[in-house]
Amino acid sequence: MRDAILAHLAYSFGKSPEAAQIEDWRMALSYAVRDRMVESWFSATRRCYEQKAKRVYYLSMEFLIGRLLEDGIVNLRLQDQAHAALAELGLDYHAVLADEPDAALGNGGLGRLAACFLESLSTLACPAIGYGIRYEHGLFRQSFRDGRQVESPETWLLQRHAWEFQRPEARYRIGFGGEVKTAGGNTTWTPSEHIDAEAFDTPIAGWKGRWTNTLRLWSAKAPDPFDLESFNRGDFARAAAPEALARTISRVLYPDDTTEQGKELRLKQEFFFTAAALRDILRRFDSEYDDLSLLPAKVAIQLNDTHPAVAGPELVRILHDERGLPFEEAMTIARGCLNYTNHTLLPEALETWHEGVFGKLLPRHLQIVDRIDDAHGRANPSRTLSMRANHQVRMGELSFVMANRVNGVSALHTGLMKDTVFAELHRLHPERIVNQTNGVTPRRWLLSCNPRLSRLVTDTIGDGWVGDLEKLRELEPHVDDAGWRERYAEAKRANKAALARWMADTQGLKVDPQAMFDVQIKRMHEYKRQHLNILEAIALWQEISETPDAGWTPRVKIFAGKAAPGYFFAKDIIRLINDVAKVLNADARTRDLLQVVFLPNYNVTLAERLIPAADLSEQISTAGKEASGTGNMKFALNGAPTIGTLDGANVEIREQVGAENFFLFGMDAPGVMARREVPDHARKAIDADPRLSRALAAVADGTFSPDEPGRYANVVANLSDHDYFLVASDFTDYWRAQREVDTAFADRDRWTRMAALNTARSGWFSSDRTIRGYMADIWGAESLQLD
Ligand code: 26R
Repeated sequence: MRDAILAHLAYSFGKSPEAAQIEDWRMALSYAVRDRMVESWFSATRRCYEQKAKRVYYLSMEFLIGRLLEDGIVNLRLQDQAHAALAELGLDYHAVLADEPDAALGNGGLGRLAACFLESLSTLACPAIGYGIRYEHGLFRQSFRDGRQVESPETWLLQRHAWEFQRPEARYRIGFGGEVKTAGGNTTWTPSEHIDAEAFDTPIAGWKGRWTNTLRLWSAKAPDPFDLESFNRGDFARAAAPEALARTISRVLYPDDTTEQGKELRLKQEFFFTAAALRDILRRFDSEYDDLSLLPAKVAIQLNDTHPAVAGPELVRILHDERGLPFEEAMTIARGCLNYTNHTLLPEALETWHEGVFGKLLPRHLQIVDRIDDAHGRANPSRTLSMRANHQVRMGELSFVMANRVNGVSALHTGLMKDTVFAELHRLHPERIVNQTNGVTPRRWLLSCNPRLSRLVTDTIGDGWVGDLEKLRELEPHVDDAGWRERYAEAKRANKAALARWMADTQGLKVDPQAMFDVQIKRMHEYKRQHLNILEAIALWQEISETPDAGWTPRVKIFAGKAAPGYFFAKDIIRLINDVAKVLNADARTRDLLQVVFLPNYNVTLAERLIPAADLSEQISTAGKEASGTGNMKFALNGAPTIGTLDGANVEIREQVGAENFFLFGMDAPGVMARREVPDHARKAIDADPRLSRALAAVADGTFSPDEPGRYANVVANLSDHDYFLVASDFTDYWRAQREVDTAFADRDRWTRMAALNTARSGWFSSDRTIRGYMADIWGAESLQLD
């Protein structure tokens, strides 16, 4: 390993050890690790062709992969070697790993799920390719100025990236706009604009490095050769224009969870990567088979939400217009290949495109959507809804109609899909919707992020759990052993101490590692209710101030999360949390009992640092709104019991870990719907709870914003009048549950037992289990494990 690092340093990067910077060492180590993936990458590809296996194609606008070096080292089990080699070279292993920038090519849950899925697909030796966009700028960086969120561009590609292989030979020309002509029964689309999609491949090694799949990301390039004439005339800007224009397509990841903006460019991005992926898929298929009717038997395409939904009409267009299949047959074959995962039922996040925008960019696809809609309407005369209402194209309906299987991401969410948004389509196609509860990869989310706990687990039950997480159940008998519990508690203590040191060093924050670390980290959104959490903190502070000697359990409330730049209410909540933190942390009477911290720039790496050190996991969304959650699973696995509502996968977490190891509060989904019908529900809830009234009054009177007392008037008004997410109505029960948490935590041994049972009973939340479910119920794909 040492020789490999030195060889790459010299021959790949032209540096001597004396001249090498940390980035050079990091690149050299990465190349040495990457070299060791190539063999299994080739053999996996070979095996797949030999077996004529069905391939899985995972189309996703987002892949939130984070750092990849440690993933590679861990999965190839090179830790000891890498450690030793770097030590011999006089380098610190952790410092070298920490030099890698996060590839933040995603917003949150959906993107991180795609990353966990890629790793599990490789671990299970399921032949698969992930397709997405090689954004130049991933999710924006977040900092705070006067407590307010400030966004700046993320620049991961400015640093060298060790993992990708540019594939100039895999390049497709993608068209937009133009016109459609029909002559002699043939329809042709002649686009008016073209952009090339060029492939960049990243190998994704599975556990033990036995199988390696590919993440193929498309980068937009100008199709026209360089405009030398303009350049020679001295018109440099004009010469550079086509390249700049083309590049805007893969320039930035939409930082938007829910709001609509820059719609046209987003639709272009969606078609760009989807069309490139389909061309690539068909090229590969054509190289192996010459009968298009075999397509559904050999190709399974998964649409990660509706963002690649244009795959339906595009595949029909290729099969019908270009390959000459009859329209109905083209539709049947396309449908045989496509499947759709829904990740949200929030109305504002369900994609629709105005037919004007859609038709201008994709005129032929608009016609095909209408034909699909007609065909579906003729086949189902009792249908009342269509994918083409109010001059819109409704991507959810389109995806459903064009999919062989449609899935939700938790049992509750799948049930709600059937009962609400997709009720009519479900009635027409009762076999189509299936559930696949999300999961997380245990390699990243326990083995590498929590080495102390991993070591204890492996010492106790061997290392079989890494590839078979259900084995964690074998820990259960040890939970009754006081000595073992002490070792479990010691791992958590050490993780907390390390986090406290890091917060002191990097944020200048002093926190007591003995206190409960109460953590809520996720995108900022009203439905996730970070404001419920901060209101509880305010009420608690008020009460501690009054009775400081009432035996309070010391807590540090830790928040992290980004708000979409145009989501002003969410930004107000960030500012409120920062303002509250300032007041509380400066209060000498209470700060030993309660502190509030908002860590900037939440990303995968920060999650890896926080989750192993958490005592309590906040999963407090309004019931019915969080499709699944995956952070909730990571916390449970790492021994942080949940305080949460009956929402998303919380329901299944509670079933797995046991109701006695989960702090449940709040209304359930039917309760939420009923409560909304109560007139003045917020007012009533506030009037009924003096703690809540007093906390809101402090926000309203400028206690936390003395220089601008009216700063949170809008927040207070929202919570008092409208309160769609039922913060007020759930507050009282949340307070009750939090005090139960206090009591439980004060009994350290009881708490350790709960934490350890959360770990022992979270094995079901492995993304290996989820991917096995997709393979069996959706894709009909097989594992090709090489032995
Ligand atoms: C249309 C566009 C603006 C858009 C809307 C919503 C883009 C991206 C999103 C993100 C959504 C779909 C998302 O991330 N959903 C999350 O998916 C996770 C993985 O399934 C779930 O765990 C989580 O509950 C859900 O919010």
